[in-house]
Amino acid sequence: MPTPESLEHRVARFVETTPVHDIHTHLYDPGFRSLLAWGIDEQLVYHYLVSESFRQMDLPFERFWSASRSEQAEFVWKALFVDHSPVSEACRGVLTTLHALGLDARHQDLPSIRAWFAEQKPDDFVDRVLSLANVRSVCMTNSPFDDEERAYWEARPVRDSRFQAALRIDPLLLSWPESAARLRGWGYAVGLEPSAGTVSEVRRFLADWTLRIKSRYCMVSLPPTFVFPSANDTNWLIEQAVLPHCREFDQPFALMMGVKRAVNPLLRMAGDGVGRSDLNALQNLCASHPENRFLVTCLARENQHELVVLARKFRNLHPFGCWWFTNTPQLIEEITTMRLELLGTSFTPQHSDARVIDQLIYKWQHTRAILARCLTQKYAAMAAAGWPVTDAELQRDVTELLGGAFQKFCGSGPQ
Ligand code: HDL
Ligand code: ZN
Repeated sequence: MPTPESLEHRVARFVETTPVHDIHTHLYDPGFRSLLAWGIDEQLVYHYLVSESFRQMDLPFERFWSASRSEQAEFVWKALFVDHSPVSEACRGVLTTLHALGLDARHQDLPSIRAWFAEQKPDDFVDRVLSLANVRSVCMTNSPFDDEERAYWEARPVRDSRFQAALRIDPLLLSWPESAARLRGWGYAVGLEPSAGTVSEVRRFLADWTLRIKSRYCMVSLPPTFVFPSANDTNWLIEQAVLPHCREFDQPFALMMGVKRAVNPLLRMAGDGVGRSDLNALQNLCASHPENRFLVTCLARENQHELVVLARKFRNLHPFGCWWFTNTPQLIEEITTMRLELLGTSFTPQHSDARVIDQLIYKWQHTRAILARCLTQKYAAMAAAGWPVTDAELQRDVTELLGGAFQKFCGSGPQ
């Protein structure tokens, strides 16, 4: 008589074999050739590793930034993998990824690892990574304000359906005067003040881009100082243009709260920091706009419990991800357990935020292991109370957590 499969193994099996929909990344459709980052050098110059490297190097900032990508990668490799043990989460990510690809990081030097990547064909490599990571599809971060990316969209690219679009509007909401000038340059007759004509033209801009890229949602990352309601451009643009737009297109509005941009400008993209947000702003948004749906992640650990409690109060609020500085095993476990205990399965535990497609391998391998552990604990407690979970229920729950709940929350917007 074979020994019955342990609960732990059952849960791990379902978590590993259920494909995930990754709801926020900085990856690009392979058709956007120059924008798709992949390979060992791109992995090593990931801004998470750059900031960690500067802590271990005396190198002047400008010496690093004036170096080529491959020389920058060599600086990072030496600082974090050769001269010190790669114990950080981002370092372990490189190790997990190389190991999954069958490369021996311990005994292969950087040139031989580079040589292996040089033999890969981009499209085949993308397929292989998505398969290894068991990622069914990803949401990109698509900004009309990025000149290089806008050119691709204006050329009407043939799309890879595995790479879904998300409309990123930080410049519109956070730098209105400058963005108003850009919208005028693109043919939208906007003024600086919130006249009926300006609001209608901002909505036309949002509608044009939503239809052009078939975005699943609009997204903005907000500073810890964001307040709502308040008499400023960000507020009237959200209330008079973005929220009505999301209602018209049956889409959620995604808020990523708590980024302090350029805390150390010398680190460039690696120089952003974190601040505790005033979640009264989120409470006021959810309460005053019950017909809108809000996808929300917070960057500060201190905001996590309040975000979960707000989600208990507002069913139009869907918490997601252990974002950026909270994407570490210890905090993923803490936040995911908190969410399971207060929200059941009505949330999305993780997004990868991957910038280099290879990273999907480690971002999801690391998260799946922790999610399986958290779920096992909860199902074991249920069984102890007389409610053992069935395989069908397990599959249902895991499918929901790995993108199913997000898909439902997203509504019927442009597919
Ligand atoms: O604003 C964002 O979408 C953040 O995710 C930033 O892009 C940040 O640089 C990042 O990559 N975090 O993981
Ligand atoms: Zn991001």
